[in-house]
Amino acid sequence: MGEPEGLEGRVARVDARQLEVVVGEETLALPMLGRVFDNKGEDKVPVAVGDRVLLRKRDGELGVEAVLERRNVFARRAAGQDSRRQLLAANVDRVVVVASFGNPPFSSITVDRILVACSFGGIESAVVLNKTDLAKGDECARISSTYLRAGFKVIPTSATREEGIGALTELLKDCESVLYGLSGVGKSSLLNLIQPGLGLKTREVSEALNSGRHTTAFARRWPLDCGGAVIDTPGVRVFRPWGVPPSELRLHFPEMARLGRECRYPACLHRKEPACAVEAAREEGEFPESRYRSYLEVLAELEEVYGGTAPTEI
Ligand SMILES: Nc1nc2c(ncn2[C@@H]2O[C@H](COP(=O)(O)OP(=O)(O)OP(=O)(O)O)[C@@H](O)[C@H]2O)c(=O)[nH]1
Ligand SMILES: [Mg+2]
Ligand SMILES: [Zn+2]
Repeated sequence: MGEPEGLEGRVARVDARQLEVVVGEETLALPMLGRVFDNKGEDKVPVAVGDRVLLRKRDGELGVEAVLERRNVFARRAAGQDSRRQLLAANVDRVVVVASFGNPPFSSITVDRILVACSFGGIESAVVLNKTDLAKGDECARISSTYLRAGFKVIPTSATREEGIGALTELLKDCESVLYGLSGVGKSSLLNLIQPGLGLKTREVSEALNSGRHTTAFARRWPLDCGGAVIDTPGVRVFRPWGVPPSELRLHFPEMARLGRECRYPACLHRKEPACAVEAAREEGEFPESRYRSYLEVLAELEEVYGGTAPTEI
């Protein structure tokens, strides 16, 4: 590899003690040198999969010295009482939110929370509805329509029946993508079909839950033969958006942001203010209740963490 001083690399995996970094054709396991930790700031861990990093030799040992400027970050609020930012991925083109039918059942609150974090991070998102083989009645059509009407791309898939894999491959091609969603929705199963030969571990949901572990333990970036790369992530149980000012949440629900321009008050929070266009749409059944419930729940949570929202200016 020649002289490694001043080399750049791309983080493929982060674990407690070291990073896996792709440098040219090689993947190296490297420690983080002190300076990376000095710049930690608001973050629980200062490096994310997808980060571009600078490598240096210090005392004869090659390590990661600095994280280069990021194009964007996909993050959440850390678990428990910790309100710091937890980086999930950096420098990505799209987050693909994977949800499923049956097991685990579709969770609009989870999908909506993740979509908010994507919008806040300025990252494009899409929704994959997996396990269509387990969908009941018109469940898939109804949920697809909610997200299509909001303006998201929606791809129904079944890893078991190998349906929708072509459309998903087309979406991932030549892009840096993240697969993200609850544990057991089928992220790794889908990726195994898109890139045969990866052989990612997948597991029965009941087994995974009983053991109290996720099947995928670490986020990892995989280059794709069709071009681009995908970051497979461990499933979440609860997703909490980080850093969103409560008064701005309404802008991260695209269909609400559009309607909100017609509210009487420009700062309308769509919580029963007079002449609220979102309320009017709800009354006519034109605004999905599931999305409205998600909005109220996340708004209350953000107000608790970041402080209450001033009453709407009248
Ligand atoms: N019926 C059905 N089962 C599926 C489908 N896709 C995946 N599964 C099953 O769901 C279970 C979980 O799949 P995984 O691919 O491990 O899920 P994951 O999202 O990667 O889970 P974590 O790594 O824990 O986040 C496995 O038993 C899969 O065989 C599908 O389309 N239909
Ligand atoms: Mg997995
Ligand atoms: Zn309103």
